[in-house]
Amino acid sequence: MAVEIVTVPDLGGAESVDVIELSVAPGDAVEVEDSLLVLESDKATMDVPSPYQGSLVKYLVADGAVVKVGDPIAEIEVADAAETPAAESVAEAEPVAVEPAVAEPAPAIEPSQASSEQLILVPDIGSDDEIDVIEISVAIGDQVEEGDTLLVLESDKATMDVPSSHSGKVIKILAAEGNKLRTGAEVAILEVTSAASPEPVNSLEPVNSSEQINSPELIKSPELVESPKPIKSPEPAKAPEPAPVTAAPAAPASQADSSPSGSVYAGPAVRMLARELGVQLENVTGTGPRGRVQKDDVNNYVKAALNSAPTAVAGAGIPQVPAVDFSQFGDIETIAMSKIQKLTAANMQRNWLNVPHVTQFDEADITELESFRKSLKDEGEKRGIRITPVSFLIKALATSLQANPAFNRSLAGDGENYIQKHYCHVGMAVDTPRGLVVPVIKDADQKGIWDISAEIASLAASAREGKLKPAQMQGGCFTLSSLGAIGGTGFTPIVNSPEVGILGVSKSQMKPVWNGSDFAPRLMLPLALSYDHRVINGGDAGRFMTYLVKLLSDIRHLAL
Ligand code: CAO
Repeated sequence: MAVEIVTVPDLGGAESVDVIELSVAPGDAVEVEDSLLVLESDKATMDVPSPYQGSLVKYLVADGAVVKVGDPIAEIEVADAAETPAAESVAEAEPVAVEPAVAEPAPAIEPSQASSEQLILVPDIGSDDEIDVIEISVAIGDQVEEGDTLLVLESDKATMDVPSSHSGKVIKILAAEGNKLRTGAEVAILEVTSAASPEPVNSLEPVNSSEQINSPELIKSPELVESPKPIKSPEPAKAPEPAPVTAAPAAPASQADSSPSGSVYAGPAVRMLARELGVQLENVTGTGPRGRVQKDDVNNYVKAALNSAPTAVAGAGIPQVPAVDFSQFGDIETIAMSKIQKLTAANMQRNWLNVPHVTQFDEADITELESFRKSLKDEGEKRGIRITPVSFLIKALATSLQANPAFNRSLAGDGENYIQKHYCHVGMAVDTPRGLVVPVIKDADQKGIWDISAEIASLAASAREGKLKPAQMQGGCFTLSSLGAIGGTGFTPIVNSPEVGILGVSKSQMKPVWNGSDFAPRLMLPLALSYDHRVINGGDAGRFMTYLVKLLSDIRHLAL
């Protein structure tokens, strides 16, 4: 056992910097390159990674202290120096001189991990047109997850997020706001870390393969890979916001939360934006890795404040739910929401607040439907298609929409006209690990049960794999939300505006139903129809529901 002192590494020219976060608690185990603390100059923030594996004995500086190169900052108890060769090689490394032109820190590679560069392209956007880039959503150095938005495109018809097809660190952004991009255009280069690689920590070989990228100039130069220097500070004029300089695994959020400092984790660009907008960063919830506050978080905070301000002045505002420090009650963890979860939250709140909802309930007798469905099982196996009650529900909804056109409308933007749709596309809520998505079965009225069943299976699979294209989620007239396979006796779904109706379906149950002379066992399907009362009145809803129940109870009507 030996106690090693960690000192402030080369700061790339900065004379002294502030300690803004102590990242681990005394007694905690640390791996080589785990972030020990965060330093901030007036130009950049930088993590100080641990050169040792061991446990933190204590910090030798306090949050808020001003430190300079070589100052002792922490003591780490190291189990056996011979067991941590990587730590030694990192600790003994000479600082590399900072090149004035370098705008980002030299990536270091984790022990037993190797990284490769991954070129991210604009996916199929459903047309060959060039579309304007209206927002770059990430900065160099950001850690992104697969599915996170890299940039936003806007045509005259729609805006669409371009998601990352991989998880990794953004090392190059190949587009700028105002550019025009089309399907297949280059968006960014990510450094993607692979845990399975046998590459040693200080390999002088480039760890990426040219097969993994399309362009030879994207191959990472050996000197970037070999640099063992813990921190390479950005050149002040060029550095927008250097992120943590290593590829070390993110500290568990609970660890970040339990930071003795409680400081806000944000880069200088974000801090500057917050200062310009007069935002107290302490009040902003960070959605980046380890709760890092990002520009979007600040912008969203301002938008929310602006939206609530006028009504608050008028006295009709929605009271804010106060922010609570839950850590005072026990151990907690902050979990970043996926992009889909954030969008769903925003959409649900928007729809809940804007749409005057009414929900009507009924039950359909699906005894015959189920026996017919089961009779199709053998044929389904031959065709490789599984028919569930959802297939009949989609078909019955399409037929009901045609018979009840008030439900196939949207309210025009001026609030003074209806838009009547003469097509019939039915959306289907799909529960995925990334969140709720609603792919759309187009022209469901013109399709048979086999085709609808095949499409349900294929859309649900794409949704769960995160492979739905924007076009597959657009154009819905009405939504079906089926929790039948999960359970429950009923729920009140929220209208997916600008649609005006949504059907919530729960699990069918055998019930004794009075047939005029006896109680007969019947399979009853609970239905809940929520609608926008600005467009649909109770009579419309009653007729729609009665029609739907009739179709499901006697599916011969579907053939008429
Ligand atoms: N009552 C009883 N059983 C039902 C049922 C119902 N209403 N609906 C489906 N089932 C049965 C199916 O018949 C199937 O059983 P069998 O294989 O024995 O026939 C089983 O449940 C599993 O069905 P499934 O989930 O694989 O397929 P599905 O076609 O019923 O549903 C989909 C597809 C995509 C709608 C569903 O998987 C899903 O994601 N549902 C969740 C939707 C959701 O989250 N809604 C809430 C949105 S608001 O928060």
